[in-house]
Amino acid sequence: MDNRIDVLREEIKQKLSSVGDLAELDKLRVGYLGKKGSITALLKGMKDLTNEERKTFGAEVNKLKANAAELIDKKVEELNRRAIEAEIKLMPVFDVTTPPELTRGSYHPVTLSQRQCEAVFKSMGFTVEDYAEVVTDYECFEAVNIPKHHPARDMQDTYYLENGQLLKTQTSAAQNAILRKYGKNLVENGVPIKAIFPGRCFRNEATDACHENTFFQMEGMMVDKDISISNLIYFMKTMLSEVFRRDIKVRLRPGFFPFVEPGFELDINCEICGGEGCPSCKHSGWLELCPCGMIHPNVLREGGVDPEKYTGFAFGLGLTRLAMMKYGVKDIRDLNSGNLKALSQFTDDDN
Ligand code: FA5
Repeated sequence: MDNRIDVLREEIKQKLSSVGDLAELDKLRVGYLGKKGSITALLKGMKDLTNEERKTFGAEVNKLKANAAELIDKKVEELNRRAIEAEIKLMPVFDVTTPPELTRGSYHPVTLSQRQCEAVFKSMGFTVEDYAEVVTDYECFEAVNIPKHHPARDMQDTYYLENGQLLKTQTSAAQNAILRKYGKNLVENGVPIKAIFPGRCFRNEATDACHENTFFQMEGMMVDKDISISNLIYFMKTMLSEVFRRDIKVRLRPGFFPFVEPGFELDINCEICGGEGCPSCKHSGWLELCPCGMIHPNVLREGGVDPEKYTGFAFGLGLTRLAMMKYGVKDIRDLNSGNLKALSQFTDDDN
């Protein structure tokens, strides 16, 4: 038997043991198994053999070829594994255990205030609704009686998307959807609409100690037969006394919002300076907290509720300002700062 096969087998084994990377290995593969490779040459040379010789020799060469291919594949695996191991060795070591100085996380003061308000209103039979932050011009303005070119829009400039949608300036943007969602139950089954809907609002405005471009409001609505201003005042008083858990001074004064008539501004005595005047209240001693009023007939009608039969109140609580007052945060911008040292010091009264 031709000993060229044994010679090649030994040679391949030897060379493979010293191959250090994939490029070198590929050269080796081409040198033996490629079109001009040594094993391929053996196969090509078989044409000069007799039939009988070709049969036995051919079988041996094919065995060698299969064996060489298998050894090369194994070497590829080995080289890949070694490369990954080397990469892992170079990686920095991460300590995945919790550092001892980190204790439990804490809720943001606005979240705490929102939860407290939600608990109070839920206990009085209100549902809590969620709503989008990106809304249409119709939802934010037209559906709540602020037609295009109405001067009230000047107070609420915002950020517009290229498709005409906008980042909502007020939680009132959900009023129409809430009326539509629960109006049928009111008309058909006499179930009053009682909903609150907290949400993030955006306005393009200069920031100061009590104004942010991104802040939270919590809207509330109640619609039924014979709802009056006294119902509105009752719910406002209950909410504030439950959230603050002490007597706080508030004042109610007339205010204009196109979606309520009559409309009121509900101000809170500044809890930072006690009414003396400071940057947090723009030196007035009072902070606008929760405008409110009786829902305008146009808004009810637009939401599919007959204003001849039903009346209702709505309010738009400044949730971020409430958190400021409740937790004694002097500058509203601290609440958006992401400063954990400052924000993690507040806890829920109930915990
Ligand atoms: C409104 O947004 C009305 N949608 C509220 C409303 C609802 C009135 C239902 C009547 C009936 P106003 O722009 O005043 O109104 O904002 C309401 C409250 O949100 C303010 O009193 C204040 O507490 C808070 N607020 C408004 N702008 C900012 C701001 N830039 N930064 C922080 N809080 C703000």
